[in-house]
Amino acid sequence: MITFYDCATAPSPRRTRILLAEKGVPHETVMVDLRSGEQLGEAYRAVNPECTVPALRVEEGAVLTNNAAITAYLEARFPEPPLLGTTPLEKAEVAGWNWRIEFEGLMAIAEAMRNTASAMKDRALPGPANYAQIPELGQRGLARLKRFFEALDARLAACEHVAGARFTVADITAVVAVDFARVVRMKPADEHAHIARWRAAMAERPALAL
Ligand SMILES: N[C@@H](CCC(=O)N[C@@H](CS)C(=O)NCC(=O)O)C(=O)O
Repeated sequence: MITFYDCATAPSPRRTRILLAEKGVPHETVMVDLRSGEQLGEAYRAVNPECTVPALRVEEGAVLTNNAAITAYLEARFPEPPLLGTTPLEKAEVAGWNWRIEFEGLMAIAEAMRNTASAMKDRALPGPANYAQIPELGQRGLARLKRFFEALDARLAACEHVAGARFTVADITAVVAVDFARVVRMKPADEHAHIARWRAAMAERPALAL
């Protein structure tokens, strides 16, 4: 049985949660309480020394410790429905957009939140090592996030889905990023009509409510 290490309040494990549901993968879930620092405790460190969620223990016994590995594994092990593209060009579009959304969207939100929230003092980056906050990175994160919304809106003006015509993992990553922007009190504004159209369509998929 596959074991999924999850946390209900965090965006990164939400990506895995949605992917598991979209592919209908049977699994058991173990909740890790990031607010109380359970990810840094000995028990979870023995599961994932990187002290982050998501982690996925697969049937072969290995523990996969980030969304890149988890997504690659699940697509290969449970190919239907394909969520990483099917043609060479589709696969390239999905990989390219997924990277942009991680870097320009999720990283911008993380920069903005982790460098300013008092609860994140010395936790500016996830993982076993402590890093001090740099408040200027908070401001930069907000500026980057604003540009990300503009870029995503322009993309969705041209395409039904983030990576083109079909629903893919890039849509999952983008929904998680757009929704999580609430933690820095940012959401796509009224002028982002294309994001609004796409987000409403995504809400029709039950897995995206997870
Ligand atoms: N690249 C990783 C990022 C994982 C990550 O940053 N997870 C956060 C939750 S969203 C975490 O575990 N944080 C623990 C902490 O802040 O100590 C992935 O997507 O799998």
